[in-house]
Amino acid sequence: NESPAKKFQRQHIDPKLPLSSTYCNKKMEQQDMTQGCKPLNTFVHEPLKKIQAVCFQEKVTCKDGKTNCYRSTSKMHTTDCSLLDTSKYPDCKYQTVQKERYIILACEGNPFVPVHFDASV
Ligand code: UMF
Repeated sequence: NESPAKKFQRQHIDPKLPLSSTYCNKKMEQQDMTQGCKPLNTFVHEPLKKIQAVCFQEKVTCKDGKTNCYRSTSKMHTTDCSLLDTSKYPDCKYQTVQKERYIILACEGNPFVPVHFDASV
């Protein structure tokens, strides 16, 4: 059974930068997010350790009001995968948009690690 920390890694970490505009169509399928066509998912293209370190950076309030969110102190390479309006379930089609942004993650547990991608700013 997949832990929240492993689920976060599957959904949000890909150390390699995308090479094409069809990245999201392929990657969302490969990482098992196309049962139901997940509407928005961000991949972070940085090493695991650098992403885990965000849990010890700037503490902020999460969108749901919880207090276990952390914003990165540096910008990171990210890709937003947004489900296209024209996508016809179960054939999930995504727009791929690369961005350099600060990321906001929720962290939990011992070790204290990312379990949810809250936003990018
Ligand atoms: N989400 C992103 O991936 N990027 C954003 O900028 C905003 C949202 O909040 C519900 C889901 O939306 C999150 O699920 C996250 F994947 C996505 O499994 P999660 O990370 O809690």
